Amino acid sequence: MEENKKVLYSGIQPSGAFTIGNYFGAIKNWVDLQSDYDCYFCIVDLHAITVPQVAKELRKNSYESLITLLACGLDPEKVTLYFQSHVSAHAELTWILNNYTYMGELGRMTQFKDKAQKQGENIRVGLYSYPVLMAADILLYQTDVVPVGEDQKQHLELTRDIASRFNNLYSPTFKVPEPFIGEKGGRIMSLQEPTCKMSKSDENNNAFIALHDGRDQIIKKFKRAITDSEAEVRYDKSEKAGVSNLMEIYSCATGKDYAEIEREFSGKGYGDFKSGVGEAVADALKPIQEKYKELYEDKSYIKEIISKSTERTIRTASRTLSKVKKKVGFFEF
Ligand code: ATP
Ligand code: LTN
Repeated sequence: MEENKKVLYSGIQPSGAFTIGNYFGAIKNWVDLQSDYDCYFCIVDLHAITVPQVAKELRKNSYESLITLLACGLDPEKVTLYFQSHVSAHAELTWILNNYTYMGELGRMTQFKDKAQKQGENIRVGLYSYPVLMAADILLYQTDVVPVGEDQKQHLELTRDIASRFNNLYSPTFKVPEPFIGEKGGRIMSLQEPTCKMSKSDENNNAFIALHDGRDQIIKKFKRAITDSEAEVRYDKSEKAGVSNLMEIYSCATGKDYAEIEREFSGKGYGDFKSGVGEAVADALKPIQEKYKELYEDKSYIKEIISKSTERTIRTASRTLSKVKKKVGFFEF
């Protein structure tokens, strides 16, 4: 947590158990980058309530999200980890930035369109304004870089637009952040619908691998994964979406490149390939699962981490927020 390092910021919703999409697309990069930046990682519970949640489950998922991030390797001595709802500046800045964001911009967001479609008639205003809250998260900390999966690129572009608009209208107030998307794993697809993103809130349990899934369950889910009728392990995203997705997952879990994977499974059927992917993923997740068990019961340690982090976060966020309030013209003595 050195002040002279560049600032890295990212968030994740406590909307269910984290998947290998979250891990390979985002969290693994967070762990790899944590020593090089001044990092803030936020469990975005305010974002989670933009779709219906059961209070008891949200509370449980929030605690488990925190433990999972630590189990994945985030070091609380190095990074600042906190819950979004514990820092009121996020909601305050969101309200202000709502007035520097246009309806047309929010209506174009693909995540909004996808999620709204699933909600039926009563779409929450919060779901619509979701990207403004995300912009507030990022801009409060004068963030340089935001490591995310590909699906968040559009939100990042909007964040940059809002920041530049505000800076141009008043004077430089916000740092304009850059996205960071890993070379691999930026878009892990559903195992059941390989043209859709793997998502932790998918109703079909076979569509994703949760980080806490056991070895047998992982192997079973990969066995059921949708592929094609060609029986050739070859990377071709448009013609062979299912197999290419499994190859990407295997590559993320083992570090092997696609040519190597094609050679390894040449002449073998999908059965062997799928068990290979399953075993590799189970191996990659094993240390995370062990660490998770170890941390889960240590509530006082976890509480200590959060209270220290939250204090620091509130201090940093309130600096930006008071600048913004002044620029906008709110009265003060
Ligand atoms: P939900 O299903 O509740 O919308 P989600 O699984 O899409 O959740 P988020 O909490 O919205 O996950 O995202 C946390 C981080 O994980 C973001 O940086 C996001 O881009 C990344 N991410 C999510 N799904 C994937 C995926 N399938 N592949 C790569 N990265 C992903
Ligand atoms: N919108 C993101 C989660 C998120 C986030 C952020 C990511 C909320 N605030 C700030 C990066 C920076 C999502 O749905 N994955």
